[in-house]
Amino acid sequence: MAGASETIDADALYQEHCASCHEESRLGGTGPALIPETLKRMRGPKVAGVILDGRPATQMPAFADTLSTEEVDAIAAYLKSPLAETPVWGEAEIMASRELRDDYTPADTPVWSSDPMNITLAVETGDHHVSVLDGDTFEVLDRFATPFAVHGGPKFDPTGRYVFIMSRDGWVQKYDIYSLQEVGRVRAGVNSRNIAMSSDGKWLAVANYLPNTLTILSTSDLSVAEVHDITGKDGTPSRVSAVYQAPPRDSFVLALKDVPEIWEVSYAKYPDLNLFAGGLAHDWKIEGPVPQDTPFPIRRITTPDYLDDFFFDQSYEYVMGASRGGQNGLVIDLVIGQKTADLDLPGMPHLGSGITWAYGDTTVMATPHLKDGVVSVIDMTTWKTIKRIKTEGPGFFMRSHENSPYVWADVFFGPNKDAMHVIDKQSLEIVKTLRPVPGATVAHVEFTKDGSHALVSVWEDDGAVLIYDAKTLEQVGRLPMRKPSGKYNVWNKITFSEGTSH
Ligand code: DHE
Repeated sequence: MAGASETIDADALYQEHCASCHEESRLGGTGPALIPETLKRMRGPKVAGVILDGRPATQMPAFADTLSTEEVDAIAAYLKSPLAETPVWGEAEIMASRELRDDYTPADTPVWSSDPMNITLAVETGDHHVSVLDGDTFEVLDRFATPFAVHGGPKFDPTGRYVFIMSRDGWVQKYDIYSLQEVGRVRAGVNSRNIAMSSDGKWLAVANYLPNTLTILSTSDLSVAEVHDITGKDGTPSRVSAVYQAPPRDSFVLALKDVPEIWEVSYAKYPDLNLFAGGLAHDWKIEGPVPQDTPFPIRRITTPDYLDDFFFDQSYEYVMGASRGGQNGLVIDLVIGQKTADLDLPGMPHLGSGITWAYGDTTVMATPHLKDGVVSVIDMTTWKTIKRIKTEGPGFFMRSHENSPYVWADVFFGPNKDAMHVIDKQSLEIVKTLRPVPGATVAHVEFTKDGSHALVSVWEDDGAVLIYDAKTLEQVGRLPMRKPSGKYNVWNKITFSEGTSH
């Protein structure tokens, strides 16, 4: 016998009640996209719950008085079903989405008197805002609205004046820190992973899941420079796992989710072929449909396994990747385009959150694991795991600073999610476990420019950014915030501080 929800026309209900904000296509309008790629992180009754009760701090109303429980369940199931066709989101659609603010007035010098290199942004996911902080006084200079559901680190241009922020729905927002104003926004993909800034500040690469593309935007006006279709050597289309910039190589490096390949996209108009041992004859390849004079030629490297997450050494020659198989990680040498080592990294290391520091006469890299209560420390000369530091639960983020003897590592999952470990960089022992708000999730750390203070998120709706003296490990301040997630210091980011993920 068919259940009640099977006799309900969910599409008709959607068109009647939801389409005016989320669009007939479900790709989002004033409200976010309602497609599985966006919603899959809202498991179980959560989608239905939002329809019933609405979403605080947004325009999403409650439908509890309008729709029956069965109708709500039917709509929730409908929203989790894949779109019948992959949406077309090419240059024309991206450009049509671009909104440049006509009230934006550039300021040649900052409209504030703080140290421009010590500005820190705090992303507040509770109500989709970013707070702009003076890193010396911790005064909030501005608080501006972002697109819905920002994910990944915002990327600063090399001068630290502009910042680019991406949402999971593929919106890229440009904000001028000097004038404290939004410059504009553009939807570079329908569902996106993260963004990377070129070292010359001219280009922003946007890694997309939907469609299977890499969008390259001009940072000056958010116009489309190119949209690369992502297709493996055997013709299989692929999502992009993540894209990062490799500054000394003038390239973006991306791992593909659905084919075992790494791509290197050069943004040097005439790449120095000596840098790439194989040169054009080996593996530089101009993609078929793009013009031959593309400034963004692509080099493809076949990898022994799929890579979901990866990390560079400080020279950007080596890529450390987490294998999909979960047994081992691997190291790819970008110069020769081949695997050169295996990594002993079982489980799910979150390499994107990795950091490095000097240890004895070598450099080590440390990464949290998303499934185990452990931080792995790897010698980057021998590629051996030299220690597994046992923590109180799986963590998400790590941070340090050149001027700090400590690494801060959170516990993000499980009963101890209120713990923040402080690890000595030389003894590799936990020296203190902070529990500033028992029971509340405490996660993600960012340092001030000089490393004297560490900012910690109380990742709750009625949350806060806590300010710690990074030497004494005592709390010295508290800034109330709405579910703060990542914090990003201009100096630490634009200088690629070894204590931050890139
Ligand atoms: Fe993230 C960064 C992938 C879930 C908050 N996350 C990143 C990056 C990647 C990534 C590849 C680096 C991008 C960059 O900064 O350029 N994240 C993934 C996943 O694959 C995963 C596990 C599943 C998914 O839903 O996509 C995932 N991430 C989350 C969350 O659930 C978090 C905790 C909450 C949220 O906002 O979605 C989350 N991720 C973050 C944050 C950063 C991030 C705050 C930036 C950290 C930084 O310090 O740079």
